[in-house]
Amino acid sequence: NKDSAIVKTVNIMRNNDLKDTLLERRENENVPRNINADKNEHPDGKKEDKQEDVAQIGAPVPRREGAEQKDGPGEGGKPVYIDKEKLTKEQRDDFDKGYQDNAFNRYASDMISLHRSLPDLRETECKKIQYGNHLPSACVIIIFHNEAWSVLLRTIHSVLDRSDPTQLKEIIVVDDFSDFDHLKQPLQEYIDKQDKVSLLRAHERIGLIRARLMGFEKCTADVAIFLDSHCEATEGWLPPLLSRIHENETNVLVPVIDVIDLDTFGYQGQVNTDIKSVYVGGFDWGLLFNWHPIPQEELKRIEYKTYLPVRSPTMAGGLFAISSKFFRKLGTYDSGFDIWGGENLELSFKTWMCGGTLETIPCSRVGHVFRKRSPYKWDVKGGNVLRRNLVRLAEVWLDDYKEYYLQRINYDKGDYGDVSDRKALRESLHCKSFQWYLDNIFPELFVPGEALASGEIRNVDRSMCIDASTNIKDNEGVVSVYPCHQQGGNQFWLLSKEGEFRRDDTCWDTPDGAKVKLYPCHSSKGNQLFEYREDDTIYSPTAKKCVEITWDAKGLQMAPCTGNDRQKWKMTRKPPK
Ligand code: LR7
Ligand code: MN
Repeated sequence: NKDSAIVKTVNIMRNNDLKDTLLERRENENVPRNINADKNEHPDGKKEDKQEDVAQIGAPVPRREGAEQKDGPGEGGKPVYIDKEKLTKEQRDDFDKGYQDNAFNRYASDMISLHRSLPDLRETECKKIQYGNHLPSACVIIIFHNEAWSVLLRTIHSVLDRSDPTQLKEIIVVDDFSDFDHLKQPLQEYIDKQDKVSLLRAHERIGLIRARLMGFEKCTADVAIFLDSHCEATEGWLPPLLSRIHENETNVLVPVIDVIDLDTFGYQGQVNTDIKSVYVGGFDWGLLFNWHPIPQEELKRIEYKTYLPVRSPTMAGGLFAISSKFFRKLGTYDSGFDIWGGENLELSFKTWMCGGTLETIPCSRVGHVFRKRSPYKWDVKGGNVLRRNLVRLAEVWLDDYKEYYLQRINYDKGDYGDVSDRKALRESLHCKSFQWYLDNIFPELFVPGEALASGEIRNVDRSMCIDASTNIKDNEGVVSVYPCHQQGGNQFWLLSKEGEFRRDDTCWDTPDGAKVKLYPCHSSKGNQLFEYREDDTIYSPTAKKCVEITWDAKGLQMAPCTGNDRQKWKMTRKPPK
């Protein structure tokens, strides 16, 4: 039906956006990130005529501090469009630098009040709930590395402006060794003037995981709430989180995370009168987080009530509330995790497996600026940071299921340090098995099981391997070839018993019988059905064609089967057990 198709599309878009970012990150982890002006989608004047009711600015002077202005730029969460043509040379340079430094439109953010108004997108039922006067107290921990001034301060003010002072004990801001000048003395002075806000500094780059732990050590409230440094909390965000912890200390909560547009700072949430607009967290076997709609079973459990807490297998990681005591009991985070990634799944698995519950709270909504690339340096100490974190995660929490992750990195675990403490922690907490977690908390997850073949798919003629494009949007999801790198990743494929070439929920598909593209798996064969034949050709019974590397060895195409070497592919076959 139409509704579910729309939801599916939105979900895929969201997942793909995130996957793009993450894939790009993983591929380029040690490559310095220079902005590519062509790739960057700057807003331009053309958008203006399509938009009504949005702030339109000619040659603005970015403001540093926002006084309230009801119709000012970005008020009500409206997007700010900037006509770059109308900017002076200096302004234009500043505009570009904003993107370069932050991977979002800092220039637009600078024009918006630090106290701007936001839409209240809560379902009407949410506004009727009485949360009582005896809620636990909270500290809000906001960590940052090289955050933009207006973006960081708007995060802080959105919390101060929209939290009941009896519930908000303090805001602890942690600087993870930033080098932007405005984050030095100017930030200290600004924060000194704010009630309830304090600033901690790391004296070397410690990464977001240890930065959160540094803030948490100073938290004396009942509940710790973590936020990224580019968020905006909306009306009523706090009580539903606190009250759920008040009911049960082992509840870990995530607000609905709305999108703040990286180009315009428009607040893009939708009213969730329809439960299908709420997403919960999942993950794939590359151990990357993804979103998916609420499963049918869960919808039934909550009787389709759009304002009730929804169970979520995982959390995105940046925005959540947890009882301080429970967080400590769970052994907080693995402090061996560096810079970015994996801690979200660690805490999610641990919560479920060790006696807690992880939920999304539809009545609590916080915006977050989702970016397409990571603007800061990752390779502070060298090595593959994310992989190291994920190997630690797999070794401690995945039991035999770690195999599926290890396949994906071609068993190249690298030096991941010592995890014996973390294993001992799991023992001492008597946590349940990963099998239990999959069966009971995330039964929807595709588990590879017995694949017919897996690993890289290498052309016998050229030493090129079939590779998922990292930039799905630019290439419209076309599967192509790259030199074989033997690191799994985008060159890891599974041939399922059903005859799909897939990775997680993404399948090869040949909609036009000419190209191989990536689509969500639909398990109804057709364009997603392929045969890996005895003679090493890959055949589509629907298109009646074979997968072939192009003459110039730069691409992949479907062509009439000839059996020549450009149509022969080596992939490790598994003998059926
Ligand atoms: O070395 C670092 N030190 C830091 O202090 C690197 C980052 N940081 C800060 C950074 O300034 C930011 O405030 O850490 C925060 C998160 O970094 P982002 O914004 O680059 O991460 P992200 O939003 O792309 O990634 C998501 O996954 C991460 C995995 O480690 C973290 O858990 C992020 O908090 C998390 N963000 C969210 O959950 C928001 C929703 C996005 C999604 C999905
Ligand atoms: Mn973030």
